[in-house]
Amino acid sequence: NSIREGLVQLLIRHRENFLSGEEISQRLECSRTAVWKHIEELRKEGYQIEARPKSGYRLVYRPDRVAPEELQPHLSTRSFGQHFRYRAQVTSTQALAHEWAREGAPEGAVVIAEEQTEGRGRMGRSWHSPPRSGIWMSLILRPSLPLPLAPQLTLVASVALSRALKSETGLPVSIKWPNDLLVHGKKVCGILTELRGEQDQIQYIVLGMGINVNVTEEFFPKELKEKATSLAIEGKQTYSRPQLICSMLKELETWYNGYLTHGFEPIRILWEESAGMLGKMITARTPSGEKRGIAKGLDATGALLLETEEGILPVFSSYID
Ligand code: BTX
Repeated sequence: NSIREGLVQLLIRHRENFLSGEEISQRLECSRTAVWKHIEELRKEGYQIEARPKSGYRLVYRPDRVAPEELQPHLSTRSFGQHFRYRAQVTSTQALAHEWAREGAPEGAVVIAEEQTEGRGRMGRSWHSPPRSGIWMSLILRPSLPLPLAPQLTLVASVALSRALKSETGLPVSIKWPNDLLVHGKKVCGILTELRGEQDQIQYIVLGMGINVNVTEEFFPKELKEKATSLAIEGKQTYSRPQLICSMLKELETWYNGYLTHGFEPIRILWEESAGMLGKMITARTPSGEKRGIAKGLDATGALLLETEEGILPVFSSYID
């Protein structure tokens, strides 16, 4: 598709000023209708191209892709992201990752898509994943850990991801227990840990993460506008998704290996430093009813300690949304 590539190159080189359709068609040796058709195609893929009568076209925004060839130059991990499945569109990267894990994908294998049509959250909830503006990614892990420790991996991931997002954007990213990252009180990232176990041992884990990177306000459905935000909305600029992904994978690899070697304690300390909810009153839905209390910190297993009228209670991840 050389017209298209030529067009993109021209628009990039001349992004300071307008290029007329006439000039583009001469340079690319094609008809003006062809130019217009390719401009429309690019727009559908997320390019923002301003068109002005008499002046022509000007490139305003060029979407980045999260394909392996875009990531490789930034990737400095040993195993995370070294095996890669990239798709323009999937139902859910989790579904694809489970399939791949069952076929024997190695630890660190990653599935990324530009768009999910059935992105999922916890407990049957859905995750809104519009095209090319977020990071919709699943990472396969094969830790030799007993099953009951699996929820700790969500906490390892939230520490790693909050560090990556903070260092790449400078935004005040805080952790909301157990699986969300917030900026200014709104959700920018959700983490979903799914596992397959056999006889008390973890067989594999699929760690899903969704990050609203360059999502703009109009792309959030009405019911999400109040509680969701993106890095771009908060930082008032767009961010390179490939660069963010590589930084996320680096932090994940570091803290995951650190956790396997040194245990949960270092993670617990870092987690408490980044948690936005400590000292706040929260409500947990436990099997014995709703408990209200002040979030005090994490215990040695990763349960949230809630100071209630009945004393300090450990709360497990499944009881809070
Ligand atoms: P969760 O169950 O904690 O959160 C889901 C809730 O978050 C939804 O019910 C909705 O209210 C809200 N929500 C939905 N979409 C968004 C969004 N884009 N931004 C902010 N809030 C939203 C959180 O589950 C775990 C989500 C993991 C998503 C990743 S994406 C890659 C991987 N593939 C996949 O299908 N899921 C994971």
